[in-house]
Amino acid sequence: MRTDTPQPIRLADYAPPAFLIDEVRLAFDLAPNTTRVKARLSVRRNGDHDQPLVLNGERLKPVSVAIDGRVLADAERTIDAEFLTIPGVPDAFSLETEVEIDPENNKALEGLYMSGGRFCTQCEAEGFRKITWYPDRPDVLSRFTVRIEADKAVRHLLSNGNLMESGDLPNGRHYAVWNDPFPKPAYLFALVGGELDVLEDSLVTMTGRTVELKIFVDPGMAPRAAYAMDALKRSMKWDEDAFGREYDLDLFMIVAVRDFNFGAMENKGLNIFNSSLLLADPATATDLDYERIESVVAHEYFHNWTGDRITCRDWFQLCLKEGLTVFRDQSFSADMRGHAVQRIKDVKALRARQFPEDQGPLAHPVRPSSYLKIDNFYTATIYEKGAEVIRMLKTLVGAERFREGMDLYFERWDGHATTVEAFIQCFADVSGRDLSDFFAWYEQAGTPRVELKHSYDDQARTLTVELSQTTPPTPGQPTKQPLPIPVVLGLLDGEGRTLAFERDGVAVDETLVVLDGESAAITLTGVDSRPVISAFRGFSAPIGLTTDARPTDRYVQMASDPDLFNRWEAGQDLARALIVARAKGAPDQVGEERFAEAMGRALADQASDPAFKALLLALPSEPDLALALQPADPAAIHEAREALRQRLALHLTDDLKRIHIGLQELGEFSPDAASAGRRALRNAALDLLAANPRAEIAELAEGHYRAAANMTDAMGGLSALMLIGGQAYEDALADFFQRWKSEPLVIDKWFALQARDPDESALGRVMGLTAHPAFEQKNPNRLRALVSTFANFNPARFHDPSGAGYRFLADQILAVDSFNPMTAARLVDPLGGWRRYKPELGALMKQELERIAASEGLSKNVHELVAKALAD
Ligand code: B3K
Ligand code: ZN
Repeated sequence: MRTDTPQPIRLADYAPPAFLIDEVRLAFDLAPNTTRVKARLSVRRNGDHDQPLVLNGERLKPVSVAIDGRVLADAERTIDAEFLTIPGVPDAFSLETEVEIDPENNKALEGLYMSGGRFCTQCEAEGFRKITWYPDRPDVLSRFTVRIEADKAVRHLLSNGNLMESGDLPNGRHYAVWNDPFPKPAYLFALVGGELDVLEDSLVTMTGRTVELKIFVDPGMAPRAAYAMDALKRSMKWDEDAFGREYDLDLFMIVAVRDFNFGAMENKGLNIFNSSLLLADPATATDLDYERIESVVAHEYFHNWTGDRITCRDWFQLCLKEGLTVFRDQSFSADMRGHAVQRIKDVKALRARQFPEDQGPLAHPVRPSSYLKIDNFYTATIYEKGAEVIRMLKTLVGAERFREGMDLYFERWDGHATTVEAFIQCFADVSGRDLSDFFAWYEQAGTPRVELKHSYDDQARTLTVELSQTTPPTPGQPTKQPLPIPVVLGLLDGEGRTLAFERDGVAVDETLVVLDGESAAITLTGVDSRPVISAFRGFSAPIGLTTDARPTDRYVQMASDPDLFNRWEAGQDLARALIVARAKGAPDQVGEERFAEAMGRALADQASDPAFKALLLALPSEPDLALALQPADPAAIHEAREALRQRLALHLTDDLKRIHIGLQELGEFSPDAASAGRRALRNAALDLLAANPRAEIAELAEGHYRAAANMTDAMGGLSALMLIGGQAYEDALADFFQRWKSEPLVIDKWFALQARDPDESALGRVMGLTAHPAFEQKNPNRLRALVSTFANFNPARFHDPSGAGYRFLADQILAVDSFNPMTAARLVDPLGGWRRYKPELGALMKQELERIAASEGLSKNVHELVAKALAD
């Protein structure tokens, strides 16, 4: 273990900045290995007089430092690996610095770096300090003017805001000057330089202003940005309609780059995207890609108000912009694609990523109180649970008050860096409610467990519902307080019809109960028959529920709950119980048959949406099941799940084939939600059919692959062939590679597909693929496609009893950490949950964590996660 243990940063230690920057002028002279950056900062003291000026700066080669035009001697300033320190500065002055940086050798992809021969930046959270010396913290807001100079071969020179000036210079060079009138923190700074194609459009805003829209992509790729452009225009319109938010500059730009550590970045007026979340056409992108592009384009655009105009005071407040913006993008997607289907997908993602986090060593509150590297806190808890908290707030105060609270927030905090407290205060003010209890959702980690019990009195026609909650301890939080939990509740009769009831004497079909103590009981009257309780409709709170419902109740719900979330949930609950029973060695064969019959009826329901049926048909994922059966035994879970899949496939073969034939697409491809839903159902039917061992199914899958007219169907066919295995699969895999080898985003899919292969050969295959000429460890998309997909989505093979899967992952983490700590740290998670697995596996996982911890030169990023995973 390293000895120089890094010190955590704590929320309790927050202090306002000692100096403010009123204006920044930056001048870039771009060159791949020797970029010069001149900065002129108008500095003003904000704290007491003795404090020296301390600016962040890392990996900068100093050229000069001057105050008010006077170059400082070496003795007048200190430069170390992290800071520039100048004692005895005046209260207001101009600081001029010049540094040299090396974008080409920046493989951490943070600060200014090169991707595909183009210059680009990524500054959130703390990347600006790798560009120049600066108070690199979100509460220092300043106006930026940026001059960029480069060879003309670097054709486009872009930065935030408005283009003020551009022109030619001697010696084949040119320049551009950009000004951003909105004060912003340094993490929102962006610069792009290079040869790019541009797709242009425009939009007239709610007040009649015309905004130019430009999406910059690799040469030749402009047509593939058309869907992103369409999504952008719909997002801009939606934010006006849903939140009254208008875009504020005359120009909005997006640039796509292939080398990017995560999805995309909301830099003011100049979003930078991972190309996988921007480029799409029917031949190369799946419906899932289209869906993600739509939601990420919206997310980054929505940040313009929730993130850029109003930003975070410090990084502990990250959920202030992220949870809120995820809530906004989820609401947008629900409006675009259907509320129930969107909600199910959002909850699936929450359960797959956030619930395990809450049960592991990295469990942390939506607003954490300490960290080593903020990069490690861009988590499902901050994003997805952060969005759930906003959703509960809206449920509690009601849609109208919620909108008023948002309006007040925008009015009160525009142009400022603020806190979660200030945000919540806006809702307290408009609703007149005391929301101090609600605040615990931000400060307490862990997933509450709610228990629901009921008793029905058929004489009195009353139903009493008892609710209670507990939250298991998480690291650093041994005891938990009860949270205010909104429970949206409705009733069905034994035939699945809506059962009306009275709450406080008023007849209703549905009601909101708030469980705000350890337990509560409520009595509903006028209940005409023994009810089936449909609780937590729409997943009204991010909790785990146990109830005293009978299995028959679940079947009623699965067939007819008007709340489609709960209709889906009932199917998942039934399937989970059947799989867990099998994994424990006690299969419920009668139950399985009954479940297959219920699934058959649900598929035959003409009234329900194909996208919904596709979700219904998919059994809970293996990582989801690993949470339901602890200590987890991934091999047993995989076998039990496969057994249920096979039973369903055999029982439903004819129905599934009918769906497969009936939904064959003849017309032109359209990415709209209804068409995508039909493709999803057809591919889900094929996926389930693949569990039927009959030879004709292999032919069906092969035919599906060969006939595919779009990437969604090609991947559907290839994936079914992968599940079946054999020569047909190998041939299709080779064919796919040949066809798409010059399309990086498609080859990522080729790697990811093989990483998901449940066959026993998968571990060897995946390890072999790291030596494939197309494998690029330095490209995060390619690395994640193979390594992260394998470790996260192929539990049966990753958890190989030999420990070879763990060793493979640890080797990758160590190799990647030497050049890209942020991306390496994101690979640690699959090992982190070692305590949840059966002891012989857990011990091997731990051993690899210990090997990583003992390695020389580990980054702070990986160190923090590994140390937390190993802590007692
Ligand atoms: N705000 C960025 C995430 C930055 C991650 C830095 N490690 C993208 C987003 O959430 O919109
Ligand atoms: Zn975001």
